[in-house]
Amino acid sequence: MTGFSFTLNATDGRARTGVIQTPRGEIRTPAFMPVGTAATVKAMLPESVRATGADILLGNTYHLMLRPGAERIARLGGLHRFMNWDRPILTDSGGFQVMSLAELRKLTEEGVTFASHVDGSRHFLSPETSMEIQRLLGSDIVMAFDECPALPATHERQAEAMRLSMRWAQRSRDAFGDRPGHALFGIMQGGVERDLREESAEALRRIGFDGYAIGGLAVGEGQEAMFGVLDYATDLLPEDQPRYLMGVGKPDDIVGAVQRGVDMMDCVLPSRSGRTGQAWTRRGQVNIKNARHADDPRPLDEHCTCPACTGYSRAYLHHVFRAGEMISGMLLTWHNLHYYQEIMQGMRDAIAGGTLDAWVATFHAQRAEGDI
Ligand code: PRF
Ligand code: ZN
Repeated sequence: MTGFSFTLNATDGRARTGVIQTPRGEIRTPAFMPVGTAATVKAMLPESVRATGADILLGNTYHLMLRPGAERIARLGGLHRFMNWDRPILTDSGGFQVMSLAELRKLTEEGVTFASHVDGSRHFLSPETSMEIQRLLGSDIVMAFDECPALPATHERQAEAMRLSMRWAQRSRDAFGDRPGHALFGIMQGGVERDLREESAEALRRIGFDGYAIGGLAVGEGQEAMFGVLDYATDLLPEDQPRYLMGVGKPDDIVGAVQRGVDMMDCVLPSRSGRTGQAWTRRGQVNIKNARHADDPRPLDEHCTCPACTGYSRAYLHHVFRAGEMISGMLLTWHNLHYYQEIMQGMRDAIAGGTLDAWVATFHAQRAEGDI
């Protein structure tokens, strides 16, 4: 495959740092991908998202096929042009969102039929239609079509969902074909069952992908169980290709995942919680709604260089949240995304310098001190 490659620059323990090269620019790893579900990272201009340090965004097949439609986006020049983001975009394949958002779902070997959560209209997604939609969007990193079973799930149910996902992975590979400059990632499933994770990794490696995602985690099993899987799951995947943990997570989840060999992650948390008055800082979570901030002239984080922290007091952030002003979501989202990218840069530097353990110790010590 031309135009897409992964270079590993350094390792520290099981953690890795490197660069994914794409025709639309470099992705420094470990990478955090802000979520731009509906062709926007909510409350942020694309240039602001870039200013936080993001190299790549995540978009969603499910949302975009329903509104405004993949064909329309293609006619308008593709997703990058449409949303004014010219750097890499990874798109999720839709199955996971169908299972969590759509109604009247019917899953068969062929694919999944469902009713839109927007207007109730009927749609069909399969490996083939998902590959076609992601092609129309112009996605740089395309995800295979998979099924992530809801928890709790028995071993038998997990096995069934994983084996279906592996058959769909082969169909995704066949439908994707050869598209220079675009990458296709397979998705490992299997819940917290080691034998199923091994079987899934083996199936994906046999098919062959440009990168490998770990799906089916962060779905309610808890951090300890998730780390328990990551303790062995990353080693089941090729060393020379990127590994992407889907839908993770809180800052301490991200740090733990990187320590266990994960290269890429995405999560709505920093952007979504910015709009509900939750800030993430070096000293943990801060609820700006809380009355204790009403008279506080200090910034959210005195060491942070984001616009929210350099220009505004906690009292102001508290006020605009309470008043329902739009700038509230804008400032807190910017801060949260800035903080997340600062964590990623900190880990990339620490891995390159062989000092990740010390960096992680400081990360946890600062959080243990609590908010000022
Ligand atoms: N599969 C896909 N997208 C996902 C997941 C998955 O398992 C998850 C699980 N955390 C988040 N997003 N396709
Ligand atoms: Zn800040």
